[in-house]
Formats: sequence, structure tokens, C-alpha cells
Amino acid sequence: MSQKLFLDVKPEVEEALKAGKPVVALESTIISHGMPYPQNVETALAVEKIIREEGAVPATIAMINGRCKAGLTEEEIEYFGKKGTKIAKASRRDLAVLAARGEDGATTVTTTMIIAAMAGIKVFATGGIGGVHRGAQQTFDISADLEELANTDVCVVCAGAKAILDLKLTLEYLETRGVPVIGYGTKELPAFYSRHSGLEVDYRMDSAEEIAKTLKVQHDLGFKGGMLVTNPIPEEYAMDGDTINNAIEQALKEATEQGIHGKETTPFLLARVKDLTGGDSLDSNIQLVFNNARLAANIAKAYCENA
Ligand code: PSU
Ligand code: MN
Repeated sequence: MSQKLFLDVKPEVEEALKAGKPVVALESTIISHGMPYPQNVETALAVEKIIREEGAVPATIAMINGRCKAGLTEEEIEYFGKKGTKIAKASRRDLAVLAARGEDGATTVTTTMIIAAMAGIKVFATGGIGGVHRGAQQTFDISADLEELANTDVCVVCAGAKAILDLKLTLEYLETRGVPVIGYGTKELPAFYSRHSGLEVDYRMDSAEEIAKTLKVQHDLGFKGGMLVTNPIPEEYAMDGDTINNAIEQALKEATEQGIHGKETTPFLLARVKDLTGGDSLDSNIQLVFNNARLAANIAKAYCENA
């Protein structure tokens, strides 16, 4: 039986893929768990618009009634945004269960990559990826996103990862699993709200064309696995380091005190950091997603032009 039996590709996305036109995948956990309503829906729709303006077709990905969806309608995006955290956050271990039960699932970076690969989409834009959590030496909390990057052929464009994670260990893990980490226009790993982490990425690339060419070579070599493109937040939207770090420290302390663990950890920390910094971090978050969508569309275009 083919995995395609579980897949619904939106007609607009299917046409673009058949014609060899650029498509950019987008995740749905960022809508349901990453931002509050109604900014989540507004952002998701605005991101799709940006991708279209850049000349690519957006495909927001999710599971609905047990179906893997590559491309959502506006109504479906609104539904995910309104239901928010009532929708199950679906990582790799959840997908088969939700499909068998005919349920809904918000796709994380992991499951968005899985469904994008099923549909033949090569490039995916998001905000931040999951990674190795601080204290993982004790908790073993390492996001399934890192394993998926090692195994699934999708290029993920992000703004680095939030400092709720141990960024140094996250880079070590990606190195072990053979995932190239590219800095767009920088040799320094961006840290989501901030352009700076003090850590080095593997390679600096200054154009979408160079990234697309490398992705193509990776595919031609028959390498399994993705590529991580880290795109620093535009300077004007970056947050003050102390403000954000204090909020993160506080959120981490509360998570430990309340015994938050497993799949709840990341959504808990994201929500607390947002509350503790007022609306500022949400504005930055939205802007960096727009910035990543633009770059991803340009990588997808360059990839198609040389395919
Ligand atoms: N980091 C963010 N925003 C997010 C996420 C992470 O800054 O929305 C979401 C993504 O969907 C990511 C997931 O794939 O959280 C990682 O969750 P976990 O750490 O449980 O693997
Ligand atoms: Mn985890």
C-alpha cells in the first residue's frame, strides 16, 4: 500500500508540482501552538501571501480527519488557529495513531517534513526548529526535529532556534547526524529573537542560488536527509538580549517547578516567553517568519530553475 493513499494535495499545489514550479511548505503547529489567536491565523495567511508575491505556491501542512494535507484552504487555517492547543501536536510518533483514528493533528517541523516529502515538496519555511533542550543530559529531551532533518529530504529555512534550547548541543547533534547547517549571509548561528548566539554554523552562503545548488547536489548524490538554513531576524525586529534571556530563564524555572515534560515543554516555554515579554516577542516572531518565507520561496525558485 502506498503512503500516497493517506495524502491529499491541494489542487493548486499539485498543479505547481506537476509543472515543476516552486512550492514552499509551511507548518501548522506554529499556528495552533506557537502563537495566540487571531495573530496566528493572520500570520499564516500573510505568510502564504508573501510566498505567492515571491512567485512560489504555499502549502500549509496538517493532518485533518486522519488525512495528510499538503496545502490548506483559508477555512482550514482559520480552524487550526481557532482550535489552537486543543488540536493534538503531532510529531512522528503520533502521525500513524492520528491517521488510524481519523483525527486532526498540528504538524511540527518533523511531521511537516514527512508530509512535504510525501508530496514532493523540497523547501519548507518556519520560525524556529526544536532541538536539544537545556538539561538534556538529565531529561533526554531532544526534539524529533533533529532526527527528521537527518532522514528526510527537505530543506528547512528557520531563524535558528530559541535560546530555550541548548544551542551548542543542538549543533553537536546535527553534526553527528550529518545535517549541514547553513547561515544565510552569516557565519554565526542566529538565535531566533536575536541575530547572535556566539556559535558558528558550518557554512555561510550569501544567495538563494547557492543554497539551491547545494540542495540539488545533495539530492543528486543520493544523500538522505535535509539541510538546515538559518536566516537571522532582520536587525530592526531583533530583541534586546537581556529582556529575552531573562524571560527565558524565568520560563525555564517555572517549567521545572511545574514538572512540565514531554511534548508540553516547548509549547509551555513558547507561551511563557511570549507572556513575559508582552507583545514584543510576538511581533519579532511574526517578522522572522515572513523573512524566512521570502528566502524559502527564493530557494524553491532557484531549485526549480536548475532542476
Ligand atoms: N520553536 C518555536 N516555535 C514553534 C516550535 C518550536 O520557536 O512553534 C514548534 C515547531 O512545530 C517545532 C516543535 O517543530 O515546536 C518542536 O517541539 P518539540 O520540542 O516537542 O519537538
Ligand atoms: Mn521534546
